[in-house]
Amino acid sequence: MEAKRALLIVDVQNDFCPGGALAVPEADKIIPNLNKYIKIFYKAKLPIFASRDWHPARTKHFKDFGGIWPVHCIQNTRGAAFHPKLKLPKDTIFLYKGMSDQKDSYSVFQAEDSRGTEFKKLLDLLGIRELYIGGLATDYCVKSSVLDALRYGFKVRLLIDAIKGVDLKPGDSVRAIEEMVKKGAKKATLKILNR
Ligand code: VGL
Ligand code: ZN
Repeated sequence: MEAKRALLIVDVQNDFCPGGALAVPEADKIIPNLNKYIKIFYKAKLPIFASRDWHPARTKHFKDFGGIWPVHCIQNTRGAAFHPKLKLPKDTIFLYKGMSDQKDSYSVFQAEDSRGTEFKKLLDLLGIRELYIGGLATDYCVKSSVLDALRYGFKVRLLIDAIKGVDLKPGDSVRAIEEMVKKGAKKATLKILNR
């Protein structure tokens, strides 16, 4: 039997899109493809998870308090909301991460749902063994989540037509993809899935 699959959409929020506080170049360009993946998983009645970077106003994650990032994705602000073009079905499982005022938490494996249940626990309860992962940003939260998933023994499909990176240093995203693939992630695209 095929492993039970789920879709994970990472941090497709206003602040990471053009016009936002920590805009990832061309981030909004992946949204039409993400919507197609959502449709595929929705039709197959497979779970869809969507994470949000969800920071308090003061955290060591931000430049002002010792970190490397401009202020972004503050809880309950417009910047932290999902991009309005992302079409999430109403039974999407929402995940929140980055609530610590002490540390960066890039991985969705450090996220929890609205009741405080950890992502890993939710996956185990649902019997998920394989994750299809897309979203933002390739070189931070996507990479960190993919590597954690592999470490925990999940199969990972990296949706390379539905990710974009920050590239603080040029080439960061390319190197991130190489590392994820080297550690066991398999690339997927809509073309491959629809074949
Ligand atoms: C992220 C930088 C800072 C991400 C979050 O979601 O990839 N990147 N906070
Ligand atoms: Zn953040």
